[in-house]
Amino acid sequence: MEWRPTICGICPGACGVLAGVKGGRLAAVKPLPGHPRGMLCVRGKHAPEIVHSPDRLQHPLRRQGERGNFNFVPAGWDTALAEIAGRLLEIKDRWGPQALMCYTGRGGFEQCLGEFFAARTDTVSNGIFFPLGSPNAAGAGSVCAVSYGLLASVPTFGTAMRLIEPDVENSRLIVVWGANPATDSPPEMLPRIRRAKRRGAGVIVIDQMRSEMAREADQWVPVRPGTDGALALGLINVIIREGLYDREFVENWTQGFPELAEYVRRFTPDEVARITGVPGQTMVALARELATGGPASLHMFTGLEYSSSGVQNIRAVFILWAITGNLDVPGGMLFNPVPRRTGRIPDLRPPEGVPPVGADRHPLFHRLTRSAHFMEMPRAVLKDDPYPVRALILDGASIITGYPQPDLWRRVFAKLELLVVIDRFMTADAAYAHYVLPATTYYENYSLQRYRGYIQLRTPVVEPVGESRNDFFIFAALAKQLGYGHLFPQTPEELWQWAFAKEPALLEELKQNPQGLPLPEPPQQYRKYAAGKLRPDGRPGFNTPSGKVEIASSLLARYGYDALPVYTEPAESPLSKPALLAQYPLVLNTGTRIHSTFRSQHLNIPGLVRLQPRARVLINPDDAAARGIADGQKVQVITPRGRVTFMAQVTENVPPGTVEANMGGGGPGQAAGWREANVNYLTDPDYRDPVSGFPVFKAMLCRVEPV
Ligand SMILES: Nc1nc2c(c(=O)[nH]1)N[C@H]1C(S)=C(S)[C@@H](COP(=O)(O)OP(=O)(O)OC[C@H]3O[C@@H](n4cnc5c(=O)[nH]c(N)nc54)[C@H](O)[C@@H]3O)O[C@H]1N2
Ligand SMILES: Nc1nc2c(c(=O)[nH]1)N[C@H]1C(S)=C(S)[C@@H](COP(=O)(O)OP(=O)(O)OC[C@H]3O[C@@H](n4cnc5c(=O)[nH]c(N)nc54)[C@H](O)[C@@H]3O)O[C@H]1N2
Ligand code: SF4
Ligand SMILES: [Mo]
Repeated sequence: MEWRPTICGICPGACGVLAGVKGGRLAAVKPLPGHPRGMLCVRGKHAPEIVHSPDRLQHPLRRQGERGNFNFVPAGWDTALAEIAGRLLEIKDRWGPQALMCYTGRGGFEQCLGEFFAARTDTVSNGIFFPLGSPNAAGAGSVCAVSYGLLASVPTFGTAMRLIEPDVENSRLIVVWGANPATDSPPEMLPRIRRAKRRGAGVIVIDQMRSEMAREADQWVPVRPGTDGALALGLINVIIREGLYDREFVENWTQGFPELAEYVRRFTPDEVARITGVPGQTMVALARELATGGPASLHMFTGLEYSSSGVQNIRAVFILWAITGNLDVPGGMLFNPVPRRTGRIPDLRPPEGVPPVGADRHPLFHRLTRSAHFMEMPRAVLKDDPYPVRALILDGASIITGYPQPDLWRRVFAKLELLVVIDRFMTADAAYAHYVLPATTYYENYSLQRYRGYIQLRTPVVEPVGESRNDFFIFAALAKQLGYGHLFPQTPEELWQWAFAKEPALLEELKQNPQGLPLPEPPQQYRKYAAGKLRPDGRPGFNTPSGKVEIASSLLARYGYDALPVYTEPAESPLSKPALLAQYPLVLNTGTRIHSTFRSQHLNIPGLVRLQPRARVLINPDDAAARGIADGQKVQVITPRGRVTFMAQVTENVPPGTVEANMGGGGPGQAAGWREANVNYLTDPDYRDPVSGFPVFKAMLCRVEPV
């Protein structure tokens, strides 16, 4: 076996690995020693099985006959791409350029694809149609990460969360709130938190369930899903009442504190306990700990995004960190300088004048992402509102398993005049595709990967399976067919030359060093806001309109939202819909990550399916006993929208009254125990956070019945 350094890319986690190659096939993978991400998750360990799965798409496929099935015939790349381009141009002539949309899912996060094609840094929405005059680039950001990463943080701090990092190495207290580092991709925060804990830092996890991280923590604070805003406001109330906030910071660097102090008065310990289920004493102790036990860092991700006031709940938590003096100090939340871009990257700009789909209802989302909102796509296709969309490219996405109401999306796809699916495997969406194009895994790709303080070229360790191709060059070739191929590199060598246009010597060095190279980082500076290092104009302050941390956000107010982090009860909850409780007495959460799958992926890979052969719903022993449900038994989860069969896992890890259902089932190639368990029959496309437009995946009502 020959061992070669490379970068795993089963998911976009980009772990540094050694690939063992034997007879032209990937045979084994192990962590690359000395690499900043020299780690391997369980899915990475199964990379050989995934790369060489017999289910991999091998050839470009053209539909034969009616849609709604998997009847395809192979077509050559040149023919397929020429035909697709021809139909795109026809649709553009007939309906206008805005009728074309491209959507990027969790399988389209490869770094160069983002650098060259994304509508804006921080998103993956692919702007391939911008040069044709269509503003419609959309992506997984319509349901993931953007609420936390942009919509909550930019109005509050003026900076995307991508550039704000918990300094766990120097924290005395680490709060993990709405994230489970054990399933991060890659799980690099987990060892950092463990090391900090060993050195004596306290770890508190605030989570609706006892996650893996919660089991290791000093304290687990279970909270009713979707009510974190009330908890954060209650904590702020205690901190203000007891005078525990950072007066200097609040006076000089925040805006809206007096209004906040007034607003939070209603969030008394009793009221917060009634809303969140967190006992008043626990809440008060937590507030004191946060204010006096710091420096405190916060590790958060998607856990708070999926409620009726997701953006505002996240903001309330961010403001808690600001008023306790934990911004840009050692052990708190560090603001990092914007990473330098040195390549020759095309500046893909959306056309002016035609707003993308969804900009009418979610203007702040549009402003901060430059993207179309895919939750508004059904309206555009089915009702021609605000205008008809008729062609869609889906790259690395599985909409029917990922978005609320699979049958709604089937109707949307059935009405399209052109649907192109680019994937490694056959998806449920592909049943409606006119063309399916086979994508490589990153083990077969040329590209590059930048890390903080490290950089590495990506070179293939095995030949592409069948005729599959790197997504990057599929898009570059399509651009060529559409008449603007010159905007993008067309070969691997060109890709590298463009990416390193200003530092060709580094490229040569990297070619000699396939394990990658460290890059010097500037020394860490603190309180950069005071030194004028956070704003492009060099003035002191945060990069918000007022230069302050905007507790009362002028940006939110401008778009008609509450300026303060106002708490709204989830619209379908025990408190807001008591009349539903008789029929639907349990709070339903969906989609908490498990190790063996990545959203809808790998449920066709025997070695990974074996780890969990069926989709589960986690239920507390009390709730299970009351319903006569035993561990391992088949049950139905029922909401006002639908019913889905899962296997019950009876566990103390979910508190009484709450259940947690796995997400990802519903794909055509999956093992039966997953294929028939599409959780999104239970979710509601109209139950959303009005600011982000995100569906409420994590605060619904349901009942569970034995089958
Ligand atoms: N109810 C509920 N629904 C949810 C969630 C939830 O928690 N609950 N989570 C939401 C979240 S956070 C997200 S991000 C979305 C995820 O939804 P999607 O973005 O659709 O993600 P996946 O299900 O991972 O599907 C990715 C697809 O890309 C393919 N793929 C993988 N790698 C590549 C590649 O390199 N190239 C190409 N062309 N294809 C590739 C895979 O085979 C797979 O079909 O789902 C959301 N849906
Ligand atoms: N193995 C694996 N890794 C993955 C993925 C995968 O499918 N599999 N998916 C990837 C994707 S698409 C993403 S976006 C990231 C997401 O990464 P994370 O956001 O870290 O996702 P989770 O691991 O689900 O952790 C979210 C935590 O929030 C908790 N939570 C849910 N609702 C609430 C709530 O209302 N309040 C509070 N306080 N907590 C709540 C959940 O119980 C869970 O423990 O993970 C990525 N990594
Ligand atoms: S997190 Fe796992 S699958 Fe993703 S890149 Fe790292 S090893 Fe590969
Ligand atoms: Mo996600």
